[in-house]
Amino acid sequence: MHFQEYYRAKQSLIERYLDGSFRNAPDPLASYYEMLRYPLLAGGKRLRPVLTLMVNEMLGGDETNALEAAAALELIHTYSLVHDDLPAMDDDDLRRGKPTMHVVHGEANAILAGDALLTHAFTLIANAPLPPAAVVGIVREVSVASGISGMVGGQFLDLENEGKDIPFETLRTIHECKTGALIRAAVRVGGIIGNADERTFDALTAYGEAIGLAFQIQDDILDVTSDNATLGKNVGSDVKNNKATYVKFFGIEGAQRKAAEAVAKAVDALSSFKSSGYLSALARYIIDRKS
Ligand code: GRG
Repeated sequence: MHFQEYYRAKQSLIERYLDGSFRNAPDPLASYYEMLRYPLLAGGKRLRPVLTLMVNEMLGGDETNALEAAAALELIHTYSLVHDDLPAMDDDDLRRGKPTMHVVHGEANAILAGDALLTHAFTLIANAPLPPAAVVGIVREVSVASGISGMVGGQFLDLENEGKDIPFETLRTIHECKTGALIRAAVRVGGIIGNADERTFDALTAYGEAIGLAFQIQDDILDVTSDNATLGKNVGSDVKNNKATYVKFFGIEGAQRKAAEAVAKAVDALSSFKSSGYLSALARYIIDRKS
């Protein structure tokens, strides 16, 4: 099966799972449940859950065991986007091609929706049909990646350093925490579910870190080379918010070179695994993507 077709199949599995979420609301909460579905079902590439499914599949794991944890990663990612778009943070009005959550439902509901999505992610993980040790491992992985030393810490550093001349090392830390940590976790969660041995887990970690970096560099590039309609969010927001980016440090071509190097590193990390073809293709897709 061609990679695009394979990716779409995994994407629709996740879409169907998410579409089944936040239904059957107890009566007084019907409108609240409906509200939560707005950012969750607004589209998006579903990169993180697809990664979890793909890694688990590469390791010969059963897909039905991986759905809850995969969906949990998308819930956390969606919460981060909803909160990131708030006026107190990046103040954006367009996301996934639609008006942002706070524009449609108000700021208080956007904050609460983010809180609910984050919390519900851990309910999903707790209910996953996995051995208790795997559930605990996934909780640790996901909470660390999304918490103070991961995504939240990265967001703090990002906002703290807006408009400042920061050294490249700081930019690297921001990227690793804000974007890289959750992508790395998505890969490692697939490893936990698929029972990866230590050598495999190390290789997966190297792959996850490399694609996380490539993804963020491509995000920096698209912010200056794309347009709102293609990207589904407002381009130029890094310049508007006076943020340090790979493009600012290295120019567009320099950033493209760095992204290609990261992809080569990712492909290399998995080169000794014979069924890693789709994961290698995914690494390349990360820098070929237009949105
Ligand atoms: C609010 C705690 C908190 C964290 C926010 C992820 C994040 C941290 C902010 C998003 C801002 C941003 C543009 C980050 C750069 C990379 C990124 C995460 C882009 C969006 O992810 P995609 O491209 O989005 O996977 P889709 O819509 O496809 O899911």
